[in-house]
Amino acid sequence: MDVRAAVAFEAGQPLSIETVQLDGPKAGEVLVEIKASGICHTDKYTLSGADPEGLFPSILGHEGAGVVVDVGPDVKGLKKGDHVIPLYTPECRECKSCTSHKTNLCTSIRATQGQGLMPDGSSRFSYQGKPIHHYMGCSTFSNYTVLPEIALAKIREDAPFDKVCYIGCGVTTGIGAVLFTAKVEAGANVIVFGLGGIGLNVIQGAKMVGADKIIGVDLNPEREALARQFGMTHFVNPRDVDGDLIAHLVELTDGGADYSFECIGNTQVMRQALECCHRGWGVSTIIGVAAAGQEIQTRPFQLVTGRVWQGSAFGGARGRTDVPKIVDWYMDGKINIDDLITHSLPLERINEGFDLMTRGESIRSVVVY
Ligand code: NAD
Ligand code: AHE
Ligand code: ZN
Repeated sequence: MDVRAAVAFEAGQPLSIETVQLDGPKAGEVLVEIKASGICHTDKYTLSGADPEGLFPSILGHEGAGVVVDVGPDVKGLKKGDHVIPLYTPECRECKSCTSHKTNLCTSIRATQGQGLMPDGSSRFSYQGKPIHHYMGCSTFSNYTVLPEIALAKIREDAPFDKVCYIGCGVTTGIGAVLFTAKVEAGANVIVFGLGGIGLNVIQGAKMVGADKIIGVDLNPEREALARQFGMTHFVNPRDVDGDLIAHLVELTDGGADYSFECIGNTQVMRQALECCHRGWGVSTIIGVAAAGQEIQTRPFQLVTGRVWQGSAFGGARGRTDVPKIVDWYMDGKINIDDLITHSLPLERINEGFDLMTRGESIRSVVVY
């Protein structure tokens, strides 16, 4: 079938809106009409050319919501008309990772996903007779896409697509990192570096669990008001700190953070996030994605003296299990998504969404089909 998609033909170039061809679902696969898709910083990162797994041409987008329009043979758990959120971290419930219950990083289709292909090693998208790569197994910058059944969370039908699409990445990544990865407890002091689409959800998660001090760090002063609305108690702009930022944060938290989160993708800030943690027990969680060739550094003494460095992908959430629950939290008013969606755009204007992010003017832009 013909579909409308924003195609990334080359790194560093704007997306191009094209009519491309999409083959129907094969065994175990599902055809989804995408109704809305958020634009995440990771899409911008891959488009920049810095992602070692970035492939071109491809159809980016991994933060969508939509409706099942067709299912291939052997699909058991989904049917036409079901409302779904695509999962870049699938949940097969059979692989070593899923059955370990130690991680959400399902490995069943990770290899082909990283090659921009469906699990059978081929692409469903093509343009002028040549294949186009899938992206993160989702390709939500297309009004129709095909995914494996294990990469779709079935959600309730009264949830608005243009809001809950954000649960496909940013909301779950931020809130999940607090609840599922770091398991922050009530009364803890938390420092969040980067108050964008992810960091504000970390703030929201920290508030949910009853954290005490919630300190936000960002170079953009415009982020302060919204972060306070979501539960931040103290704002620190590194440009306004006289002297050493880490010493300032350690003093603010009476010895260091119980938990810190890096939500930028800057390896220097990752070091600061670790080193502002409390001696003996502070845990720092890296969420930000850094470019190929970047490495993190610290003195091993930081770890010897009890700080813990860890990372979190998709907030440690098991997509098919946890995403429908997070949709319920939104529908029950337990979490706020609406105030983080600052812009809504038709597909034709998707490049404006990337520009707004670059200029620091948006939290989330959502493409509505
Ligand atoms: P964003 O652009 O919305 O927000 C980034 C924020 O960081 C901005 O507010 C910016 O002003 C601030 N910032 C930039 N440099 C800074 C510095 N040196 N010090 C303090 N603040 C600084 O991005 P986002 O969508 O929130 O994504 C954040 C990061 O998380 C990206 O690297 C993205 O790729 C990554 N990410 C990871 C996962 C995961 O599963 N691990 C999921 C989604 C996104
Ligand atoms: N291809 C990238 C990987 C970047 C990365 O770490 N991605 C996160 C999700 S970011 C969503 O916005 C993730 O889930 N990682 C686990 C995985 O298996 O990819 C690179 O830099 O190599
Ligand atoms: Zn994302």
